[in-house]
Amino acid sequence: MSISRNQIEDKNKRHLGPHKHDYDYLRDQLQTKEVDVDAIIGKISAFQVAIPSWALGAGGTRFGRFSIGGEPRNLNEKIIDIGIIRSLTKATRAISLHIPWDIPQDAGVIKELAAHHGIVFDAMNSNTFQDQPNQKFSYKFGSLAHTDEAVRIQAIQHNVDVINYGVALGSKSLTIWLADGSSFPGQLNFQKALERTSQSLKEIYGHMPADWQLFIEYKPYEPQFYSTVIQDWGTSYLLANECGKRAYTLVDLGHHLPNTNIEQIVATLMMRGKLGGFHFNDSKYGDDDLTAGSIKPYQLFLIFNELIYGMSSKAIKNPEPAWMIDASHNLKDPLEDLIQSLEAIHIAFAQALLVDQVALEEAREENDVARCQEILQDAFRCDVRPLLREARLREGAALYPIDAYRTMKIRDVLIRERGASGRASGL
Ligand SMILES: [Mn+2]
Repeated sequence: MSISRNQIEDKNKRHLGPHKHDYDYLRDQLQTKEVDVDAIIGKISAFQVAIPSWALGAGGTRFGRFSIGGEPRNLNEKIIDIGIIRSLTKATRAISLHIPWDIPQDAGVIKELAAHHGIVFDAMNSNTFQDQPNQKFSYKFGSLAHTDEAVRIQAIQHNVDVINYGVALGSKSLTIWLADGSSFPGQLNFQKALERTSQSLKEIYGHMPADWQLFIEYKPYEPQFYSTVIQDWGTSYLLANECGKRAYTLVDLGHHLPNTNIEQIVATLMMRGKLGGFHFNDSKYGDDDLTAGSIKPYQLFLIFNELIYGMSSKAIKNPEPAWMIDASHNLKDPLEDLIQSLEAIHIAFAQALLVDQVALEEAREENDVARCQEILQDAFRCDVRPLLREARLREGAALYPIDAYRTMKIRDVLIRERGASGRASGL
């Protein structure tokens, strides 16, 4: 299944008049503030976010999983789903694969299919938090940090395999997230576990091609409940530094304790050129993996404000981070959910682009706290959605992607093609 340009133009027809009205009004408003509207629209179009292969089926909790019907049954169908999202939004052009959930059987064929849909392969994700069938050693008590060298070697080899799959697909990076840690005080020697992790990561780093990057993800708790070996950005940063220049910290929004100032973490990492990857999601209590911007849109905006400052700063040599959605839950149609995440990310990005950075810096220098808040919230409260729609219109995407998705009855088509009870591989 794929969506033609004609189908999208047809769906856009009835929205064109109202859109033009909204867009012209906002453009005039912004131009009186000397905002370069076309430049912002260009930046919105250029801001592309990768979709993880595990977010296309119904997500689950440890209590259950409810099929939504028409779920992609294999990697080919996952790529087709991302092609659908791409056609509707033009906000994504990459898939992030998880191994072993999505092992490409024939890299050439998969690459060709992806290229047909305008999709490339973003960061590869390894998995040493689950045991696989026929695996020699168990990861029950850890992987890269395991006390037994044989288990560590197995986990390192898995990461090397993932790199090799990625090379065949044209990926350029590896993301490592570890479940290693402990659930009970005294269970783990913290120093030895961290040292073993460092050694293992260095070995994996040594296996990467010279043009590859390593992203080290952190998380304070879960699945272990007392300690996680890579618990926070500081630990990740330390390990990335020990690995070398092409190792970076990856920030997953849900991997923080409640009320952590994530925007400050982003700023600090960018100041040192060590922010490599970014996982978008939202949460209320923990690693809830909810739709980006669904709970704390202001926080997302503040994070983007730091990202934009970090990316525009000439003093810092931070490469543009690898942007990815990492959300998964069990209520919404995953394709609608991903469209909503992409929309929320673009909204926060566009709002942050509207922040008058010069005025903000002046107000900061003068310690005019009230003015600082006015400047930030003036941008945050601007309804930028007409800019997003205009960006999509110019790229041949849908003015209202979810409306188009629903009126085209895409889920019904997928259910007809794939069945009502299929289950996507993944969480
Ligand atoms: Mn993540």
